[in-house]
Amino acid sequence: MHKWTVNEAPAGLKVLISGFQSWSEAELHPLTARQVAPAHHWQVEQGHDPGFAPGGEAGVWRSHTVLALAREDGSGWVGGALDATRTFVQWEARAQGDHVTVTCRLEGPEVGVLWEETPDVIATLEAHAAQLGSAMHARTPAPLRVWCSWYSYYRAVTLDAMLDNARLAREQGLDFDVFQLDDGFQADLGDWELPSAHFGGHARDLPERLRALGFTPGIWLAPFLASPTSQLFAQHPDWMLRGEDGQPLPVGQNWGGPYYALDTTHPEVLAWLRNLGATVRGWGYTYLKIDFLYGASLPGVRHDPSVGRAGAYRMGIEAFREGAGPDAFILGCGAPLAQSIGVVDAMRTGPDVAPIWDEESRRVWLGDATGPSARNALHTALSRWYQSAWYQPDPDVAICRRELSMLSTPEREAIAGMLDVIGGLRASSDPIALLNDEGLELLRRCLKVSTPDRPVSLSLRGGAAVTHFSRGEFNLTDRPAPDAQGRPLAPHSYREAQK
Ligand code: 9PG
Repeated sequence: MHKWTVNEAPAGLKVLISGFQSWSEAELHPLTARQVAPAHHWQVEQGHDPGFAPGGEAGVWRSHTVLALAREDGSGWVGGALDATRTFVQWEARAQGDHVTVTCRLEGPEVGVLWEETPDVIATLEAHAAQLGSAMHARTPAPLRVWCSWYSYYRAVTLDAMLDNARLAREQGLDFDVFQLDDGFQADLGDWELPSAHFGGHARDLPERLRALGFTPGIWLAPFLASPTSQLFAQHPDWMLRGEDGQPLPVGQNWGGPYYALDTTHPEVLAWLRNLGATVRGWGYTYLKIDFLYGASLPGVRHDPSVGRAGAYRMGIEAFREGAGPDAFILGCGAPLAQSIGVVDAMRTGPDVAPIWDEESRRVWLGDATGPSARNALHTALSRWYQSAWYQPDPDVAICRRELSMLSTPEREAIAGMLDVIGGLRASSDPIALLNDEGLELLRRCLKVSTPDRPVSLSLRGGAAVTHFSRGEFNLTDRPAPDAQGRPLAPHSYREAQK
């Protein structure tokens, strides 16, 4: 373990952290504030690293791979890592009276760690991120523009809904590259080759018809998961990641009950994953969204106990990549972040956007900001701007429709602003038929690819996140807040900087 003492009064410092996986909070706070810890264990499994979870103590902040402490003038300290392929790099900053103790624990093979004082935290964090990205041979292909079925159809998606939207997108001349089928086509988690009763066909029936409309076919999989009701689990109970009690380990609660993860140190699992990647390629899909990847990385008992959990995770994604081929476009989701660099092309860098701004019941009362909401997505994806050096960031979908949504016009514009400053993937899930002229106009704007913007300051005016960018400023709070010029910025809004 590495340890440093920062001889500086904690009250004058802010802390910038990044959580374990796509959905875990990345945020900016006064160092003396309290990092929120979720109320239920399943929230820790599904949104955090149970091996290094937020502790809930005031003045103690845990972060993965990177950590920054900033003074009011933008100077401060930045921690980083030189490699994260098979290693979890776990940072903790602890306010202690008149100083701060910073520790960095490595779980996995030894790697180089950086801790640097700097006059410019923003630039140094970007430099550390870029160094890690190039050391791990980051893949950063051109960002794609994706229509995804999830945020309108959810699990009720049908083959016809996919084709209807693809046809309408073509008629409207919308610039999507990819049409991506999400969760709902499959019979069960793990049984990817069996169709669900409602889907109205088989996933392999779709690619040719999407291609005929001029779109790249995309599909969602949770390749590391198995439901207790699946044929996969019935046939291969010995392939599951286990707890100390020898029983398959529940790794979350998302589908109305617990589900298990595959043990990616098991040679038969790796062969199965290669085959799954090759199978969906064989169906004609070249854009692959692989989700709930954190499952393979949780603490547990593995077939090969000599492999650490970051290493086990890496073996799993590498096997899937081998099967899918080097030219498949892979989007990671619900995934340990830095450990995916060089394997994935793109990565979800925040929780799901939802057609609501906030869900206080889960965020405030259950201490969990990893759940779907526009607010949560903006907070985390904006606070990870520097990760565009690791993969194409996917800050999740724009929501341009007014129907089936409770978002206001400023809230929809705030999501559009986030897509512009992050400069990664573009996605939408709106049923095209629901879009009026105004919605179509907003969607066309959201599909315009941009280069990543840079923050100007680490001001907390706009909320506990990175909100002040050169192209504009966000107010993610529930009250009007002054912008950099002192003009009031409405709650839940974005304003472009004056040119
Ligand atoms: C499909 C979805 C979509 C979506 C993914 C993922 O913590 N949660 O409650 C939680 C809910 C949904 C969720 C992730 C976390 O969504 O991000 O794009 O593919 O799975 O089931």
